[in-house]
Amino acid sequence: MRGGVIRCAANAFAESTTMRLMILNGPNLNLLGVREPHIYGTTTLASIKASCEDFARFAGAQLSFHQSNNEGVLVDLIQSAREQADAIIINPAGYSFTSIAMLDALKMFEGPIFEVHISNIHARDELHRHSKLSSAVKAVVAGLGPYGYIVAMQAALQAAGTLPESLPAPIRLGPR
Ligand code: CA2
Repeated sequence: MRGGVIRCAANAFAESTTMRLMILNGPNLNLLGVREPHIYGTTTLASIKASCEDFARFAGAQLSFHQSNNEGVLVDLIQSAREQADAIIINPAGYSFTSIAMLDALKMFEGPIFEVHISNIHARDELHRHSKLSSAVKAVVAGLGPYGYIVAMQAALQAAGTLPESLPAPIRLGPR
């Protein structure tokens, strides 16, 4: 993990395993819970953020959570993740289907990237079906509603081996 802090633990020096997660949300997701509840549900983005912060606290991870309606701002945030995050979780929303600039920026990030969609984009109309960004990510979570953000956080921490030991083996390690 980049940027780890060296700390003393039980007479041994160990690198801190604090995982830095950056969650990015694209255009219009600030309106979640307010419009089109039949597709995107009634949960607001503020509530998703609070829930992600709760899970990060439980897991001992660092979290930064952002939303922007501006493609350039999202590109800048993805670039900043090169120094400031170990993994990216991104719901690119409408930019999933259009943004070569975000695809190029994501390709320059060295850590794992998890793409989240609240709805199952594969069951949507032609316009909302094919994400241009998926080729640059490790995994796509789609159709689990807002819980998809927590699943993506869990997957990022699991891949890094930093899920809390208090969790049962199937969650921490999966099938052996
Ligand atoms: O299911 C998702 O998370 C999406 O990324 C959401 C995008 C859509 O373009 C993707 O196909 C799937 C749209 C986000 C728009 O957010 C709204 C929120 C409330 C009301 C209307 C739109």
